[in-house]
Amino acid sequence: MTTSSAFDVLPTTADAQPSLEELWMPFTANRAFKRAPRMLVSAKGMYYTAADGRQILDGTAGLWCVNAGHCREPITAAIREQAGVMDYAPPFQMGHPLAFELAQQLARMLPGDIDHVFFGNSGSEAVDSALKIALAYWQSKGQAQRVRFIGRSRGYHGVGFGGIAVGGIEANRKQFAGQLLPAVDHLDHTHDLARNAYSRGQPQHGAELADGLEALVQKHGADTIAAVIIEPVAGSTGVLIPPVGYLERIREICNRHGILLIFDEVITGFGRLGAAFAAEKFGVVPDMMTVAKGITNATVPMGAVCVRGEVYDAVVNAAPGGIELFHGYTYSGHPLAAAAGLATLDVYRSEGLFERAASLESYFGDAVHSLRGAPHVVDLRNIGIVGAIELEPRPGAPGARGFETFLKCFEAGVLVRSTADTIALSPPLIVERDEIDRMFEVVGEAIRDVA
Ligand code: PXG
Ligand code: PLP
Repeated sequence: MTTSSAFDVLPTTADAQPSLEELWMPFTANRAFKRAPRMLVSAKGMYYTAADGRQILDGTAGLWCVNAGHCREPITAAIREQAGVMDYAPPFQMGHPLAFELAQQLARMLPGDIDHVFFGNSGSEAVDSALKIALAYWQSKGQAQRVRFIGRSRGYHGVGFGGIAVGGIEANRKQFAGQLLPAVDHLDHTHDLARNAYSRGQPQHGAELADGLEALVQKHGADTIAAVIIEPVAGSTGVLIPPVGYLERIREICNRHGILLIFDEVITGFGRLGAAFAAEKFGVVPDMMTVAKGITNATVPMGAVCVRGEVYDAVVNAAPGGIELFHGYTYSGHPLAAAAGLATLDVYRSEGLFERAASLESYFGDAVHSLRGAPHVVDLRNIGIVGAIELEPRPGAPGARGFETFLKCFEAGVLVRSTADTIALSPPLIVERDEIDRMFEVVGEAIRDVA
């Protein structure tokens, strides 16, 4: 009998190029990518190095997540250290100190009376956990009929079944037709080029769109609604900034009807807007927040649901004894992620990166708005260290102009993000002024080149 090992087929030399076929890439045009791959092999500070050796200026902080810049020594050292001390500890009925320490530090930073933290491994897990916690909360309060969720058109809340149900992106749902959650409604989004094009910071018009929530309450009855989930600034669908007064009005309607308000701060958290959280930037405190990405500077996957003490107490105290919440992940509060999170918060704090982002906001905004008048540009918008350049779609080919602009920028050595025909920039918060200049020069040239 011959024995064969499953590992026989692995390449034996370190420099063997892997086949591109076997990996099913996420949210990617697999066939096109594999014909013309864009490969990144290392990263430091503001730059990636591509496989061909080129330096690529990171205009997107990876995927809105590397807020302190790449391969920061204090963070990588903490991960290395922890990997040698304890690789893993079970999170169910067992604990390890770093997860508690990280939760405690986060609780101190979080706005208002949000002071309890439930860990998962991504934004998607945080969102689905938050929806489940909202349902558990209402059951604990004897209001089990509150099962309806309200999301928002053009909202992105990750890719779990809960997240795509409350999310407002049709393309992320339509391949998976069928019942997702039993009852979901969507508010209108607030993007309004006719009234708000070229706004700096928060647009002036649209607070009244929050009244859509009041209409849904009248339609269904407040006592059927568990929670409203919104991104304070929608990132993925093109940087949609809340109009002045909008979030306040959503908060006020939720208060009036006892509905939980969830802010999905997966992108807006950890300094992106020039404050620790969007809740702080806008002065509106939700009942729960989801965070991920910047929590570990994206070094080790981690996400979290952060809740008011009242939410934690209601669920925990309603249980007769034993386990109070039947939910959790093998890797909740993973030791490497917790170590990375603690080191990351330390870098943010010691380098004053949130304040740095705030102090760069107007310079960054000027750079965004310097593209006014460039070909095809129909809107420019900015807040914190986030900017968007919206292009008019090419007739019959929506998204083509945006994607070609992204490709041209990459060829010219700058990583930007395209979503449909909007180009988004969200560099690490360590970005220097000359790097901001270069990003927008390259984007401007790319836009002029793309027909
Ligand atoms: N909520 C929000 C607001 C997000 O932005 C998620 C949840 C999901 O997080 P995970 O870690 O499960 O991906 C996100 C993620 C883009 C883009 O194109 C944005 C995200 C993810 C992928 C692409 O802008 N944000
Ligand atoms: N599937 C199986 C068969 C499992 O045993 C587990 C966890 O034990 C999971 C899925 C969930 O994995 P995770 O806890 O990493 O989300």
